[in-house]
This record gives sequence, C-alpha cells and structure tokens, in this order.
Amino acid sequence: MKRREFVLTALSLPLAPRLLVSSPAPYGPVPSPRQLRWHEMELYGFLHFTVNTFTNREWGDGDESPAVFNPTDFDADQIVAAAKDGGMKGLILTCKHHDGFCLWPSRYTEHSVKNSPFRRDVVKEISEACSRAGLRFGVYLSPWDRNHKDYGRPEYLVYYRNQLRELLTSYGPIFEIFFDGANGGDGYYGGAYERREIDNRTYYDWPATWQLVRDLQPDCVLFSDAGPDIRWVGNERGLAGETCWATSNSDDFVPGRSDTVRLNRGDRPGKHWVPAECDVSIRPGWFYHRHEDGQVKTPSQLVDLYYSSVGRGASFLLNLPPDRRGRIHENDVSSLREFRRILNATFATNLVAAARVQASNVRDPEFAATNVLDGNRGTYWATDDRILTPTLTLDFGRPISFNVVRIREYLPLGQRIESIKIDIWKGDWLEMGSATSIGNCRLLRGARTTTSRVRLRVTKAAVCPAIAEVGLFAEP
Ligand code: FUL
Ligand code: CA
Repeated sequence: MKRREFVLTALSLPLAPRLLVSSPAPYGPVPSPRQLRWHEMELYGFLHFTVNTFTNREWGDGDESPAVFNPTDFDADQIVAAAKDGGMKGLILTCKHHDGFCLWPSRYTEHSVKNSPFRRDVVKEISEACSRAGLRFGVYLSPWDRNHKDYGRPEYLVYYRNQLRELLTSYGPIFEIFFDGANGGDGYYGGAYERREIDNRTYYDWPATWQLVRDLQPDCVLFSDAGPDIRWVGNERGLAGETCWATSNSDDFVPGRSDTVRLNRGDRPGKHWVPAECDVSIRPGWFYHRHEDGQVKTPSQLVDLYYSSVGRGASFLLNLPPDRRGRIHENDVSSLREFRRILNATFATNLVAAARVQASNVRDPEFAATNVLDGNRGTYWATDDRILTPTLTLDFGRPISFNVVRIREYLPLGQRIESIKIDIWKGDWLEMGSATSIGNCRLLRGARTTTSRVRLRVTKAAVCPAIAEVGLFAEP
C-alpha cells in the first residue's frame, strides 16, 4: 500500500518524485472552486441600510418617500474600515430591502437614491471602498418588494432580473448574492395597499435567476435556504449546529420554506456541498436604531459567535448597520476592534509548530507531519485507504498551555471525518474534548490546560481522513 503521509496536494506540484503517491479518492460531494474561495473568507459583514434607517423601522411598507433617505455624513471608507478592522474579508450590502428602495440609481424604478436629497450611488461608493481596502463585495436584493406595482405577477420577475443584471454588470466582481426568504404578504405595491401571497415554490423560478448570475458572475456564490452554493443556518442568532455538515439535500428546500432544524445541522449523507452561513446582527435589529446604541454585542459575545459559527464549519456574516450619518457607530467600531484583537492574540501562535508528530495506526508511524498539518489548507495528511481511525500524537517535549484546538479537513476530498476526540497527557490520557463534523474548520474551546503531549483521535470516519490542519492555541 502506498504511503501518503507527506502529502501532496491537488494544488501544488510535488517537490521530489519519491513523494509522488496517489491521493485518496474524494468522498461524496466536494466544493466548487467558487465555494472553496468563499470557505477561506470565514468572516464577512452585512450592511443593512435604507429608508428604514431614517424611519426607525425594520421593515418598510414600500410607500416611504425617497426624500427620507438623507445621510448627513456618509463615508463608505469609514464603513469599510470598521469592517476591515474587525477582520472581515467582505461586505454584503442591502442594495434593496423589502421596502423596494434602491441604493443605486436603477434605470427600472424611480424609487431610489436618484430621487432622494442624497442623490449619490451608495452601491458604487461601498463597492469601490471595498475594492480599495481589499474586501470582496456582495449584494442583497430582496425578492419581496413592497413598493413595486407588479409584485406577485410574472412581470415583476422581469423587473427583478433587470435589477440583478444592473448590479452584476456595473459594480465589479460580486462574491455573494444573499437571496432572502422573507415574505410578509401585505404592502404598498404601487398604491394598491393589499396583501399579495405568492407560492415560493414556483413564483420566483429560481433556477433561471441563478443561471443569470452564473452567466454574468461565475465566481459568485448564491445564498438561500436552498443554496445552491451556501445555505441559511436556520436561525438569525449566529449559531451553527453543534453538528453542522457542509452537505445538504438542498433539493428538498425552497427559499422561504425550510426545515430550520435540518438547515442548522445539514444532511448526511447529503447530495450537494452547500455549507451554512450564520447571519446575525451586532445589535438587536438589522437596521440602525439610536435606542439600541447601548445594546451593541460585546467583544466577548462576538468571540463566542465566532466559535459557534466559524468554529462549527460555517461562515460568520455579522451585520453592521450604518447610522443616520452613514457611518458605523463608535460603539460598534470599538466592539469590533476588541473582538479582532482577541482573535488575533489567540491565533497568532500555533503551538503545534514546535511539536513532534507521531501517527499510530499507519504503517510507518514516524514522520514530520507538522509541515502539512499547518494552516496551509492546500497541504494535508491522509492515512492509507483502509485506516479510518488514526491517532495523531503531538509531543512537545516540554509543558505547553492552550485552550483552543483548530482542525480543518482538506475540503477538495469532501467531508470525511464523523467524530474525533482530543486527549491531553496528565500522567495518563485524559479526554479534553470531542466533536462530530469538522469540514472547513472546527474549533474546540475549553479551559486553559498545561501538558506536554496532546492526542487527536479520529473515532469515526466514512473513509480515510484527510486533515489539512491541527492547531493548538491559547486565548489571551
Ligand atoms: C430577513 C429579513 O426579513 C431581515 O430584515 C434581514 O434582512 C435578514 C437578514 O433577513 O429575512
Ligand atoms: Ca496544511
């Protein structure tokens, strides 16, 4: 049987011919290149901004006058800098929320910034500020539109796709489109003031809309309850399931009609690679309200959310609502900065770099795996095909202190591991923690402990594991 402890990746050429070994066969569905790029982002922001910011509401009826939209000190660079200081890799803007007001001067409606006293193209300014700061830009275009006269009829779909086309062709690369599932029925609808029910299984004809995005922006990931690329996690509290598979039988779902319990944990076996995204606001509401200035989540609450989202294989989509000035409020900015300071301090030093790694249950147990178990997701360690439950022992030769373990699977080979345990040496092996799904990232966080040896046991796997990283860290 061939060895593959020194691994080679699909992404790089082997350095020496003797290292040429066969890599394991992929298991189940695997991520597309656009999903792999998205997986690496892990933390990005949401910007909820529209007439609601000025009317102090969460859902506008659709009859708001564009005259109310009038930020007094709008600064896209300040907004983007706040996100960047928080460690975010991208920003998704509500280009149009349920009220139908457009933050760009769409050719297809008068209900936009072009008829506001502000007059500027917010989508353009935010997207350009993102690109200056090196953040990726994404859009939210509410399917439910309480302003548009045709909402509920087939004509509206033409309008919706025209708008999407504008957003996808005028504002540079779009990394994600967030297709919201909400529909409350009643609205202004061009003056009709009535209730309009739609059948969300058929009305939107999602496959046609998704195809439009594929044609115009092939690198863009599509979010909804049903994917096809990213799924809703089933709550707006930032909590992925304690078990959270990246796979989903997403054909069972339609946006706006979903089994939230299943979305929260994913499906295994699952037909498609559709990892979860955890959307949650830094404040109680999605839009800015002055009376919530004292209810901004604390740095430690944000850190907890990071562990319950990114730490369970999902992404963390944290909403930062611009205020009436058109800036991120000082309280949110400082909470985000401190959150980032804590994460940076935690993950700055991976203690595993100093360990000698031994594997049992493989044919040749002695090898230098630290260089493939590192943070580089393109390198991984795998066992022989018949070995499903290997143990990796990390020997530090001196006491080290840590409280966080980070494990990543090598995603191009699928989600393979089903459970693991972490043990520490205290004269005898003591179990420190355990987990089920791993995927892109699993963080185990416990009390600070001191030991000279740590053991990772894969206790269940569908096929031989392929592990991209094992890291040990200490929170400050
Ligand atoms: C929900 C919407 O109704 C909220 O207003 C917000 O946009 C949230 C992200 O999605 O479905
Ligand atoms: Ca690696």
